[in-house]
Amino acid sequence: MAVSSNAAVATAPIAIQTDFTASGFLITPPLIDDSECAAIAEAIDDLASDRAGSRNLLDVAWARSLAIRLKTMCVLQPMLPVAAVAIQCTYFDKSPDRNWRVAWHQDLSAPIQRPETSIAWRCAEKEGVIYVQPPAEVLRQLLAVRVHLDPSTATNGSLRVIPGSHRHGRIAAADTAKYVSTSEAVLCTVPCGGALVLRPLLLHASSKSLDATPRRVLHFVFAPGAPPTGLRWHRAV
Ligand SMILES: O=C(O)CCC(=O)C(=O)O
Repeated sequence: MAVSSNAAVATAPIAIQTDFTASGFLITPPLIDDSECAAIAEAIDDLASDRAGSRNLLDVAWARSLAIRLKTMCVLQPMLPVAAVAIQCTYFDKSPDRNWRVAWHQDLSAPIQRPETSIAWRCAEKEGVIYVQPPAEVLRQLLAVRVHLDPSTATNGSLRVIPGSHRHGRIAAADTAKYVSTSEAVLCTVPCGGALVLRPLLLHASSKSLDATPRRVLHFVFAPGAPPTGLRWHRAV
């Protein structure tokens, strides 16, 4: 996790339609309008005052409704299997007051219901929910849809990705630096209401925000139906 920004960086123009299978990501035009973004941000503020967690937003009705709508959107349908379900929605609120950087990594965890028997997969508990690290054949079927409630720009901590890195399966931490130093990273700027769609196995990182504009994101994860081996996703919407 020590690697952060060795890769050369190009900026993705807004609404790029990459060859998703090859690149592992694309940026959509707005999927929801500015007023809905503002309404969602307000609803999240209300949750925060109730001390609701930010990782389990599928517990909330409006987030479940949005997940269901996302599944029907033409731009996302080619990447979602027919039986796709939303299994997680996390809220990221990056701003001058809540600022962070994330080193290059892949997303390896998914939330499941507490199993009755032991699990072969590595697991951990966060906010009362069990997260497993499934094998690459399961991870490569997951899809992250990051809906932006503000424009994400070159200076407010947008995600950078290494195109095509998801095709290498799970990348050992020791090999991450090699992929990053030999690739051109892409800075993913996204319009308000638009989404960055990516495979969780795509190497990604983000810098701290350098300016005063917030960068609020709803990060949905979709999976095809039930996980293997008799487990059940924590939420399946
Ligand atoms: O939103 C960010 O800045 C980082 C998010 C991230 O790294 C992740 O979703 O794994």
